[in-house]
Amino acid sequence: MVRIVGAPFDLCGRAAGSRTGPAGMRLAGLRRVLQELGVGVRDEGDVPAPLPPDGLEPGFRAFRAFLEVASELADRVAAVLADGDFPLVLGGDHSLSAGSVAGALRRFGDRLAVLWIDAHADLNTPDSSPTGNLHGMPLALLAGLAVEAGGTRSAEWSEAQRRLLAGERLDPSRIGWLGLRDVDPPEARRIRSFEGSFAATMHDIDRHGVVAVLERLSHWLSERRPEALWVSFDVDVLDPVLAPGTGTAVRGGLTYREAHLVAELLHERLFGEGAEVSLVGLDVMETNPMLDTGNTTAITAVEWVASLFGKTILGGR
Ligand SMILES: [Mn+2]
Repeated sequence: MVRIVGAPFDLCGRAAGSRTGPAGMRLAGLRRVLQELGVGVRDEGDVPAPLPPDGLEPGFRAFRAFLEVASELADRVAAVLADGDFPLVLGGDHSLSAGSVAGALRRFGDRLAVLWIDAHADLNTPDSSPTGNLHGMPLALLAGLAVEAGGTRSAEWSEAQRRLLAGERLDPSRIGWLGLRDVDPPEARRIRSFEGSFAATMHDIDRHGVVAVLERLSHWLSERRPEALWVSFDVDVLDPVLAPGTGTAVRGGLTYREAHLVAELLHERLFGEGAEVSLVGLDVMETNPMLDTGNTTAITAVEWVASLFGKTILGGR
């Protein structure tokens, strides 16, 4: 059973508006599309998300609100997983994935791996971030990366890690990235230093193609042998031509065909008998209908989710 949880929170992104992302994806027919594939679906509504107090600017200053929503989301995800169901989280900005993945970590601990499908690495700490926006930091938080002593926001950062992680951090060797093309120098240094992690950039996809890159991903999974995989999908991995409705669009993303081939190949590897590892949860983040044209981005995101859940052209392979 897929249980949809909306997380309409956007105070930690670059541009407000992704709080309407869950509504955009529901209007694009998410539930119906999954039902047509024979998937059981229940929409559980949204987690409560506070409105910005007067005068609050986006970014780290929304830390308290972030921690409240992310903690609630972690609890919700952990509860869905405890029932043996599949959490499908709709964002909202990407800071919230610190909450959803933390919920999965509570359930699976070091048997969990994460695939981050995103133009960005989201691996900044408060002292390396050029913007201070928490939506660029969730993986650093989950991996337990520390702010240097006395560095920016170290007290809040440690508090968030204590509260969300409860001692169970995501080891960097269990993080995979797909679609990277806008990575800050400190993030690139970290990824290069993370032994055993997986990173496929747009260059890799240009050079070798989606099929070969997904084979490399399979090889990585078979080496790491996680029991469970969480996929975090940031719509900005798609080219802005396809997905203009997002706060940090970067040119040169996945084409429509590449994106669907990624989803279809993931489906073959992650679902059913003989799956290499089972997909246990998904979040779809950073859809911002306020920046969109005609809800295109949410529609594209829903089509991608359908392919991930096994939609094919002829109803079979
Ligand atoms: Mn991104």
